[in-house]
Amino acid sequence: MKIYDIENFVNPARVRIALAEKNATDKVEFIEVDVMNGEHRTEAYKAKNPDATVPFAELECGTYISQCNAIIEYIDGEFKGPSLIGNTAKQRAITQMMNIRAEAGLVDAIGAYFHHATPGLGPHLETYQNEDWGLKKKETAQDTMRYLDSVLANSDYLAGEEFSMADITAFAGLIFADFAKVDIPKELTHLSSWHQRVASRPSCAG
Ligand SMILES: N[C@@H](CCC(=O)N[C@@H](CS)C(=O)NCC(=O)O)C(=O)O
Repeated sequence: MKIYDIENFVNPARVRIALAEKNATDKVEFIEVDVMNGEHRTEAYKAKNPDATVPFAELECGTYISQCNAIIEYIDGEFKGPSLIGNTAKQRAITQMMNIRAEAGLVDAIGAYFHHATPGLGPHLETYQNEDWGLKKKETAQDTMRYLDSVLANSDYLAGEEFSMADITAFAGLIFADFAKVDIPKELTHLSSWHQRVASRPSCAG
C-alpha cells in the first residue's frame, strides 16, 4: 500500500498514528505531496483523489481510498493488532459516533477556523475566506472540548475503555488546536489528562 501525504499535517497524522498502532508503518510506502505548491489541486492528483486532500491510499490492486475514516477502516482490517474501530456491532457504532463528533467538532471546526479566520495556508491556497464562519467554528471547537471532557469524566477513552479511532481523531484535533492557538480551557481536567495519556503512546509521541 502507498500513502500519499505530507508529514506533520493533521489529517495525515491520523493515518500515521493508526498505522503505528497496528505496527504497520514500515509496511507502507509514503509518497510526499507538495501541498504548499498546490500539487493536490492538479487534475492529475484529483484523478486519484477527487477530494483534493491529503492523505489518500493506493492499494496494491490500484484502488484509491481517500478520507481518513475510510483509510483507517482499511488499515484496521488489513493489519493485526487490537481493533481501532471496535469488535462488536455496539462498539463499532459507539466508536463511529464518537469519531464523527471528534471529526466534525474538532478537526473540521478547527480547520475552518484556521483556513477562514487566520492566514491559513497563505494567500496562494486560501482563495476564499469567511472570517465570521471561522470564528463561529472556533466556538464549535471549544464546545466540543467541553463535551469531550464530560465524556472522559466517565470513561478512559472516548468510545469506552479501549483506545480507538475516535481517540486518534480527537488527538489530531488537539494537535490542530495547538497549532492554530486554540487553547484547551484550563478547567477541562479530564480532557487534559486524557490528552497527556494519549500523547505518551508510542504511536502518538512521534
Ligand atoms: N476529511 C478529509 C480531510 C482531509 C484534509 O482536509 N486534509 C488537509 C491536510 S490536513 C488538506 O488536504 N488540505 C489541503 C487544502 O486545504 O487545500 C480526510 O479525512 O481525509
